[in-house]
Amino acid sequence: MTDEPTVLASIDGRIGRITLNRPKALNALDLDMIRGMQRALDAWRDVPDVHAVVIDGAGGRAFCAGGDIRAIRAQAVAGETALVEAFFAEEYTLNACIATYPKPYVALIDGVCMGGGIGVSVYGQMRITTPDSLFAMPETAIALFPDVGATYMLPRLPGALGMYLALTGARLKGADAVHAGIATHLVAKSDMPALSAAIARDGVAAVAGFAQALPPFSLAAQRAAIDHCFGADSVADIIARLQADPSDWAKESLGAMRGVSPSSVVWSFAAVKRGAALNLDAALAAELKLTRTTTQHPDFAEGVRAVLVDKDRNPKWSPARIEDVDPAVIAAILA
Ligand code: QUE
Repeated sequence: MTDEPTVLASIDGRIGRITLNRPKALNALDLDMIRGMQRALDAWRDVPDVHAVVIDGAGGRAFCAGGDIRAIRAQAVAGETALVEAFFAEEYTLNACIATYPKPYVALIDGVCMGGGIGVSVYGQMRITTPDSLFAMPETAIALFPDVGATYMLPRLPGALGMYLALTGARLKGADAVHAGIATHLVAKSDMPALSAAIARDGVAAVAGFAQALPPFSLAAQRAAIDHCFGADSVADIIARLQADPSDWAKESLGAMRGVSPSSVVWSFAAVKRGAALNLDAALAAELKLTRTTTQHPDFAEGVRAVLVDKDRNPKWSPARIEDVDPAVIAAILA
């Protein structure tokens, strides 16, 4: 059996092209893929004929659904902490490399883009997406936290939008991702192949000719409530403000926060608050430390089990309620 490489990297015209090629896993990143991407970026850094890097995802359904969290869970449960550490350390090094890459880095995001997928796109100069793409930082559902530099990135989104996305895992479609600042351009799905070819031929200037006008932000009517509720100074106050808001949006947001790991809500809140004052490198370093403790918490194995292993979507969190999360336990996890 000849397996196709999970990262395709080649020079095409003026650009270096990277395709995430694990479509059955929605192009979720494993350590091999992270290393393949890093190798390509390192190789092209000083090649004058490579004027930009363009990354996309194979299969038509996903850009990248995140990290290979099933493997991380198995390693964490088996006590193989060095492997867990290697994954996150190399992933975050890649995120930082993209942020400081000396050439335009252009992500063509058509489909699912979550977690690690945001980490290999959002620090690039252009993040071009399609109307039906879906963006999210859903890590509270698996009792991780918004990582890949999201503790730096999310507090820099407008108002308290970042905290809202972090705690609820809310999904944004393509146009809304542009409004939020996660993506930069909206193009029609049917234009993506021509756009990709045009960048290879003409360089990143070709993008302007494909960008569509943005429809209004679908969260426009909720923006004030998002800032009010998710701008609160504690998780308890966020919940109190959502409870005081009779809107469907507030009910749904509260419901989302009630479904995910209570402990993760508390440590993710603190991590995103902390990231507001850090640069990307410092945020990534703090995140790497946080992976060491959060992946040992029972909710991590349970959350990944419920979402990705057994897929019963019925996790048993411990503790089960946000109100029962022990601040001393969270302080130790964040230390
Ligand atoms: C929360 C997450 C992830 C998730 C779902 C969540 C995540 C992740 C994946 C994922 C999806 C499809 C795959 C895969 C992983 O889903 O981080 O290997 O095939 O990687 O609710 O954080």
